[in-house]
Amino acid sequence: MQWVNVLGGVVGGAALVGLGIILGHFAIPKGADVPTPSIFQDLDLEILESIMQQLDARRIRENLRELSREPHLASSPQDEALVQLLLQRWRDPESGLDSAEASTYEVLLSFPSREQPNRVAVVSPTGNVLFSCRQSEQNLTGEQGGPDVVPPYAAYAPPGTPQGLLVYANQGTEEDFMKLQAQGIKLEGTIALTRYGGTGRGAKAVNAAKHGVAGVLVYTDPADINDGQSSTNETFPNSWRLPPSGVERGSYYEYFGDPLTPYLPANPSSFRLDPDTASGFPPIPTQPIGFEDAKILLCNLQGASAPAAWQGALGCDYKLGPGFQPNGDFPGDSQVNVSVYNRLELRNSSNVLGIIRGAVEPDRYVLYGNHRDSWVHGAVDPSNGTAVLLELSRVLGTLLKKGTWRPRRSIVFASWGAEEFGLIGSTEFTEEFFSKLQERAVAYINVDISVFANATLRAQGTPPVQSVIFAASKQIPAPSLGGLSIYDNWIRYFNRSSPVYGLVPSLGSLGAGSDYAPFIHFLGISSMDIAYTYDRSKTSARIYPTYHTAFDTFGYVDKFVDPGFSSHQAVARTAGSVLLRLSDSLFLPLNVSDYGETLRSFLQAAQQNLGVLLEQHSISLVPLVTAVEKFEGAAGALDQRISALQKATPDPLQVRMLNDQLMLLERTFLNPRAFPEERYYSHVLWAPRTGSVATFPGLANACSRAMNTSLGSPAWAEVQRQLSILVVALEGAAATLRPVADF
Ligand SMILES: *[C@@H]1O[C@H](CO)[C@@H](O)[C@H](O)[C@H]1NC(C)=O
Ligand SMILES: *[C@@H]1O[C@H](CO)[C@@H](O)[C@H](O)[C@H]1NC(C)=O
Ligand SMILES: *[C@@H]1O[C@H](CO)[C@@H](O)[C@H](O)[C@H]1NC(C)=O
Ligand SMILES: *[C@@H]1O[C@H](CO)[C@@H](O)[C@H](O)[C@H]1NC(C)=O
Ligand SMILES: *[C@@H]1O[C@H](CO)[C@@H](O)[C@H](O)[C@H]1NC(C)=O
Ligand SMILES: *[C@@H]1O[C@H](CO)[C@@H](O)[C@H](O)[C@H]1NC(C)=O
Ligand SMILES: *[C@@H]1O[C@H](CO)[C@@H](O)[C@H](O)[C@H]1NC(C)=O
Ligand SMILES: *[C@@H]1O[C@H](CO)[C@@H](O)[C@H](O)[C@H]1NC(C)=O
Ligand SMILES: *[C@H]1O[C@H](CO)[C@@H](O)[C@H](O)[C@H]1NC(C)=O
Ligand SMILES: [Zn+2]
Repeated sequence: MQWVNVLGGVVGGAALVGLGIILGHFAIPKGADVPTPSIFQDLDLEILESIMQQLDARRIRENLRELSREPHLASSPQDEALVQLLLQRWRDPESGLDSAEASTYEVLLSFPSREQPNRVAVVSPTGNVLFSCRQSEQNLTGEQGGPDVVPPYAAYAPPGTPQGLLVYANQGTEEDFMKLQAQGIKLEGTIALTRYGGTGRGAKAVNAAKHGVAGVLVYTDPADINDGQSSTNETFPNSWRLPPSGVERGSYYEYFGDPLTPYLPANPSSFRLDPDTASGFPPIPTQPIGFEDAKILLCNLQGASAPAAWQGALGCDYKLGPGFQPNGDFPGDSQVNVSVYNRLELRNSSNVLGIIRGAVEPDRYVLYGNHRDSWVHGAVDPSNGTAVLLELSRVLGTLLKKGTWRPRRSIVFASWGAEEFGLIGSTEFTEEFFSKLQERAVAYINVDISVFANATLRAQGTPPVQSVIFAASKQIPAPSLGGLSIYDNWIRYFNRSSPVYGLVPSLGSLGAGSDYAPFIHFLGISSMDIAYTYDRSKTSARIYPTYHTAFDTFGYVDKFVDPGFSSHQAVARTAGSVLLRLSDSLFLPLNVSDYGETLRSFLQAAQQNLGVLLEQHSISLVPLVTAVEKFEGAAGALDQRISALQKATPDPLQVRMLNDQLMLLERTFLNPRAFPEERYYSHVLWAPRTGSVATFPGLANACSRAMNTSLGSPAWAEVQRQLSILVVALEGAAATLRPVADF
């Protein structure tokens, strides 16, 4: 998972030649020894149950141990070794899969220099170095050292060696910098110390640069991740909390996909931008540091106290600066020097696909994916997702091998490369196979960090997948809760009151935090992300504490995150059951009426938030209301046709027509011309925004731009255009749900 929110010059030559030959290949192979398929083949609950029983926590644990033994940064030799491991497992005739292949893209990554490590130092007026931040994390358990642990850095931050007075800028949002300016603090030429949270990573540097800041530091405040605990005896390896030297690495690239080939797969022959003209990189040098070092910098600042909301858990009153207090650890006019020597490099990065050919509808694909690369060992992020992926493919393969079962539709297992740098492998895949996937993909299931913690299931997805996740989670017991189902446990942590169903678990919306982003926002494929997470009432953690640090190791998971691996097993079962239901059910278990309910709630929110403003400008929401009603009517009528068909002996062609309507509904919400300035985002119902997801994003955006302009301004014309785009999309969607021959 790259947000919050990834093979190369060093790779063995022989293997790459092999990969080169099959580059760009994604074919459904001929399936072996299939029992004569019935055109009515449907989900078999006995088979499903036996698959659930066979998913083995011990094997997942062994997979994780193997996958996370070495650091495996994207494009590193260890990452390539994992490509080979996956290929070997999936190509082994015993695996039962029909084929496995790797496809390689040549993509632009960013690395710190080995020869010249990035450095953050306090420098006296006479140029003496008074203090230097750590350049690597403390080797606490013997796993954090060595040449393969990439030192903490801000990927894609440009090289540079700015120096200036330090200011504290909270989360580095635009409002934070405005507040500093309002306090009369001169930001020009300063170094801004910011904390993670509140914005995407790259946005901190973008906002800072707008105000003339010369360099940015980013740290994780213990208040945001450790329940405020920062003393070494309260942190890893004594607990699961982040130790003082831990540093969150991450990509500071603002878009996703290979930076040099937007909208084109990064194949050798593809057009590439000149790296100097590529956009979305942080404009100024940026470096992440641990809270141990942040404390020394922050607790020595002078100036006014920061607002209460800006205070954290470092154990001092946070001041704003600029510069250090004269009677602290440093002379008052000491400056901070941020020396960044990151380099952009073209590297080879591979996706690995493992394919099971469908018995009846091989041209319909259910995709199940996770990234493989990690910042360091990545035991949680992403290896535990991959550990689950391997176990699921093993169990399905065993059945195929026995010749007793083959799914109705094709299953594509995917291990994506270079996700951490910006969802690169998955995005290149969607660019290369855009048409094929849009025509044939039923759904995409993402399992990245499968287990953040062991309290509850957490699922995000588009409305049509809600019913299949509910159905799956109702039939699986939650770990160590005396038979309570995953569903009943889930509802205790995340719930909402639905006008249709009453109290149900709440499904989150899909932002751009992992590889589902290109599938939903760019291709319009119904998608979901499934994980186990923590009890938000017991921890304030923004994410699990050792996220993207050298401390995210097998021992960490085994001891603190999921001892016994039962949560991993629970995720494997839930995601596996969803996969089976989507690939084996005669009628696709995608409920379009659930989209109606969501649209109704979006409409109510729009009426509430924008109604008055629009009325003042004589813009009516009535056409939108009518469009939502038409959608609900068409979805309800489709439900009725499905139940009628389910009662009779179904006509296979009728079933296929209905299933295509269900599969293609999500595509109707794409409009590539709706937001021409937003790369990849063309879903008119939602778009990722800083830390959240905007609904009716075009309309919301246009309204906030038009708000203070006069009637008749181009900004108000844009509001009307966006409203029309929505109305047309909803009416168009409703039309596709009606019987095929109706207009
Ligand atoms: C990527 O692999 C291809 C095929 O082996 C090779 O020609 C190319 O030089 C490699 N690119 C990089 C950046 O290593
Ligand atoms: C980290 O600690 C282990 C065990 O104490 C040691 O073997 C290893 O060499 C250390 N690594 C570094 C880079 O210090
Ligand atoms: C910051 O330190 C680096 C490394 O010592 C040095 O090359 C650079 O000139 C310094 N920056 C400024 C603005 O003095
Ligand atoms: C950690 O150290 C603090 C301060 O020395 C002490 O108050 C606390 O009890 C210690 N916690 C544990 C779990 O030992
Ligand atoms: C719904 O979720 C909240 C936490 O968000 C929880 O406090 C509440 O008990 C849950 N409701 C039920 C009925 O479990
Ligand atoms: C989660 O793990 C902790 C140990 O880290 C354990 O005490 C707790 O009982 C587990 N919870 C569940 C629901 O398994
Ligand atoms: C979809 O959900 C609605 C509302 O619960 C229900 O009436 C309908 O039967 C469901 N459709 C299908 C195909 O199961
Ligand atoms: C519009 O004006 C209001 C009140 O004057 C102000 O609070 C708001 O920030 C302005 N919005 C924009 C987008 O400029
Ligand atoms: C996934 O990683 C998390 C965090 O390291 C760990 O707790 C969990 O057990 C892992 N899950 C699996 C299936 O390995
Ligand atoms: Zn991840």
